[in-house]
Amino acid sequence: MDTKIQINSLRLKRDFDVLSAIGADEFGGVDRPTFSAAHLAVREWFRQRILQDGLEFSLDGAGNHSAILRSRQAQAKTLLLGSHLDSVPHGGRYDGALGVLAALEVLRTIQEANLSLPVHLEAIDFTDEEGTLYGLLGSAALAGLLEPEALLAPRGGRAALLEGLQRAGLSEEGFYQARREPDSLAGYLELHIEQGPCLEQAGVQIGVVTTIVRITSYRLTFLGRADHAGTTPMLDRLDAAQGACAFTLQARQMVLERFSSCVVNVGEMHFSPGAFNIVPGSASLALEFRAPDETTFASLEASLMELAQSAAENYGLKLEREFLGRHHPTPMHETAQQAIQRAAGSSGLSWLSLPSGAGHDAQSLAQICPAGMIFVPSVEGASHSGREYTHWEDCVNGANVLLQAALSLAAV
Ligand code: HGY
Ligand code: MN
Ligand code: MN
Repeated sequence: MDTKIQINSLRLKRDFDVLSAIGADEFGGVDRPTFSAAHLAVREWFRQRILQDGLEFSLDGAGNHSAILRSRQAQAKTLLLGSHLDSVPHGGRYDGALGVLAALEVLRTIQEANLSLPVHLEAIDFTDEEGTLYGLLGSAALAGLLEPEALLAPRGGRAALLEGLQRAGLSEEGFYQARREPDSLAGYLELHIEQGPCLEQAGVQIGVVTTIVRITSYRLTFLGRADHAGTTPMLDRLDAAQGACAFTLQARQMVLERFSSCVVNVGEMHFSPGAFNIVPGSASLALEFRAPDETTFASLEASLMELAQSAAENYGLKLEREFLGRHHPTPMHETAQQAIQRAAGSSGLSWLSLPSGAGHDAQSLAQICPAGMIFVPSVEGASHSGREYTHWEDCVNGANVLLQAALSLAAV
């Protein structure tokens, strides 16, 4: 493992600053939901950057696009390094972007050093990691995990998916042609901000991810009766808002009391018809919950569904449940974890092993090849908002650990 070689931090910072300006919002972050104008702009920037860097550009049917630095051995396997350039609405500058830019910088550094590796190196940006449309969409397609009916009821809605594909010049069929042969891959490494407080609180520079949580999404709709808000007696109302809000409060309390290793979130709620003077006839909410393992998950899912049903019945409402997708809890590969540990150690950086409460494309890749993730500290654990911040020194440390871990895995 060549510990002399280091990434060019000025070049990485140049790219990061350019990227942070594309889709910058008024909150200090970026607003680049999948296939929005800002996201299409940042995708085009990435393509141009790859060509200007003299690297091979590749685009697959799922819209995943990459820089490739080929081995001199034509039959070599590919070591993938990457993350995602899409963001949540009004997200942060580092989530995903740091991983893609660091991956590109690793390829440039190795190209400049004229190192001859026994693997092709590929810096990849995965489509729709954040789930504006589906969630881990591009990496699931590449890993061959997309079920035939997967795109019929995506969590962002079918119409939004089709409109997004059209804007990006992609087709549904393309997603099912993006699958990579597992045998063609040597492994996958992803640098990412932690998006939580653990590394900062421990005063540690590098996180070695052990497992990634299971994530499941539902849309729950509480059905009551629209009525006049002034003349309908309070006790005669079938007020859908009451059921939805009661469930939201009780779900949080239940997780705090009975599922300490899990999280639950209601990220969106809509009342309809939706006016000051109409008792809501229906209330729909976006429910997401996460658990570290399948057993805990099964108990959490059953308890949440029971809670929703009882909240509906308490207010005389009906309940409709729409399952909108799941991502499996995923252990990171031992070989990848050890390569990251060695890379951090040989760079004189402190590290600790920790699970990821956030979902990542590594969950998809881990189903078909040895996958590993490197975390760098998030200041105050903030993410998915303009408050998201990681000290630049930590970003450079993470990129150098990605470089060294890639060299180490390439030699395996
Ligand atoms: O939502 C997540 O956990 C990730 O940021 N996509
Ligand atoms: Mn991310
Ligand atoms: Mn995210």
